[in-house]
Amino acid sequence: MSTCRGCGAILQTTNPNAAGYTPKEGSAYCKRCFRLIHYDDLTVSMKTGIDPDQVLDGIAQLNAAVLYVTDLFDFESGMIPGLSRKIGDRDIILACTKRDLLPETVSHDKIARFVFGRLKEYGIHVKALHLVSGTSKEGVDELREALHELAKERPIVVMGRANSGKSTLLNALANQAVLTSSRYPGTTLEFNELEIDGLKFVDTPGIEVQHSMIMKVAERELKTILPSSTIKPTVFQIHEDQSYAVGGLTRVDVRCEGKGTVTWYISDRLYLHRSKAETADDLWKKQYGKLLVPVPETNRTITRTYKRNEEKTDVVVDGLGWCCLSGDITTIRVTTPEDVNVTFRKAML
Ligand SMILES: Nc1nc2c(ncn2[C@@H]2O[C@H](COP(=O)(O)OP(=O)(O)OP(=O)(O)O)[C@@H](O)[C@H]2O)c(=O)[nH]1
Ligand SMILES: [Mg+2]
Repeated sequence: MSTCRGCGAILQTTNPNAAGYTPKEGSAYCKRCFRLIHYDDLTVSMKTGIDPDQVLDGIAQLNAAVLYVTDLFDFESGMIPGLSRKIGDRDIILACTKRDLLPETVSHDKIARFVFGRLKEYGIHVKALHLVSGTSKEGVDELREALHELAKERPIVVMGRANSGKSTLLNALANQAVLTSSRYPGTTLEFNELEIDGLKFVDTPGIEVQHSMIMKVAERELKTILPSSTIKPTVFQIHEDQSYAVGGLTRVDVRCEGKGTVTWYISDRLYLHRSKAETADDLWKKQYGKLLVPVPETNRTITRTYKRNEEKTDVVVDGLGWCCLSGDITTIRVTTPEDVNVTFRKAML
C-alpha cells in the first residue's frame, strides 16, 4: 500500500473524512496535504489523536540515530517528559530550530548556554547542539555535515513536539519541499521515510503539545498567536504595580517596589494591553472578548503566583511566548486558561 509523501498516512480512496484520503488512485499526496500545501486549508484536524507513547515507542524500536528538534521560540514545550527514559541511550543531535524568530543581536553562544542549562535541568543528554532555521536555512549545511558523521550506516529518525519544525527542517536539508509542513499541530501523521544525499531519514508525527496555548485557541487563531517573523521585544520601564493582558489569553500582574523592566516576546499580531493594577480587574471584565481578543475556547482559568529573587526572570506561557522581568519586581501573578504550562526560568536572552 502506498503512503502520502507529505504526511506518511496510508493512501485510501474510500473515506473522505479520514487520513490518507485521495480521490485519485496513484496520487503522491493525500487530499489533506494537497489542501494544506496549496490553500493553507485544514480539512482534517489532528491536533489530538496522535498517541505520544506510541510515537516514542516506535522511535525507540528503530535502530537509528536521533535528530531531536525543538523550537527556540516555544522551547519549554519542546522538553518531552520520558524522553531520556525511552531514548536516552541513543546518539542524539539536538537541532534548536526557528533561530530566525529570535533577535539576530543575541549571540549563538548565549542561546547555546541557555539550552545546555535547560537540558541539564531536564536530564537530557545530547551529542551536539545546532541552532538552525528551517525557513531561512541558517545552520542547515553544518547540521547536514554533522548528521552524515552521526549516521554510521543507520537511519536518522527526526523527533520532537508537534509544530516544532521537523518537516520544515527536513525539507531544508533536502533542498526541496517534499514533506508537508503547516502551522496546525499534527501535520505529519505517520512515520514517513525519505532519502537525502544517501542518508535515510524518518520524519515522525509530533508529540502532542498537550499543555500549550496552541490547544486552547481555535485553529483560525493560530495565525495570530504563532510568530512568523523575528520577534521585536516590547519593553516597558515601570515604577508601580502594573497589569498586562495578552488579548484575552493571558494576564500578568506584577508588583513593583521601585523601578522595573518588563519585556515581552510574543507575536506582533497579538494585542498587548498594559494598565495600572487598580483598573486591571475592571478592564478584564468589561473588555474580555471585545478589546481583549482573541480569547481561549475555555472559560476555566488558573492563576499562579511567583515570588521573584534577584535573577532576571522569564515568565513563559507554552505556545504563546514569554515576558522577561528585572529590577524591583517582586511578585508576579499569571492567569492563563486551565491546563496551560507556565514556567518561571532564568532569562533566556
Ligand atoms: N519562522 C520559522 N518558522 C518555522 C521554522 N520551521 C518551521 N516553521 C513553521 O512552524 C510550523 C510547523 O512546522 P512543521 O515543519 O509542520 O512542524 P512539524 O514539527 O513537522 O509539525 P508536526 O508534523 O505537526 O509534528 C509551520 O508553520 C512552519 O512554517 C523556522 O525555522 N522558522
Ligand atoms: Mg511534520
